[in-house]
Amino acid sequence: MKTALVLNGPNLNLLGTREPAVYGHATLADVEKLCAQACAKQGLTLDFRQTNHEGVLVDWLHEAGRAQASGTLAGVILNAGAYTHTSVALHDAIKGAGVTCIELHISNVHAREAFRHHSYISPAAKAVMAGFGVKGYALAIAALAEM
Ligand code: CA2
Repeated sequence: MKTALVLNGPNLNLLGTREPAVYGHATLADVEKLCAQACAKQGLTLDFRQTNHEGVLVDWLHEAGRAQASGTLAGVILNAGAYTHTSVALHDAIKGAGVTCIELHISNVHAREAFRHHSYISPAAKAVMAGFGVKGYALAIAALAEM
């Protein structure tokens, strides 16, 4: 059974505590449960992580590249949070690791502030999803299983 690695970046640990109009009421623990159910449905194992540190995301993407090359990983679903809009390092890590990456955002970043319209992740990602709320995580897992 292959693994789906779901990586969450900065401040996503605050999910469900503030800004419900933008991100909804679900907590990150709720999102993990939703992902576990989606993975079970797709015959995937879930590895779900969150960090507030850019370099940790870089290390996890490298680890993911090795796991995918060895045949144990289906790919990565990456919500890089605000690093989406700032991080050349994450762009390079996805490309350098050669890992299949679905970029995911809970909110529709294109309907928000202009600084959220540019993503350094998108050109390195296989696909991009935004605006489906936390249900987007389940949709992305189904998509990963199809790939
Ligand atoms: O829509 C998304 O998933 C984002 O990746 C979320 C990031 C934001 O910087 C991106 O532009 C879009 C922010 C995550 C922070 O989430 C919070 C949740 C509740 C309270 C405060 C922050």
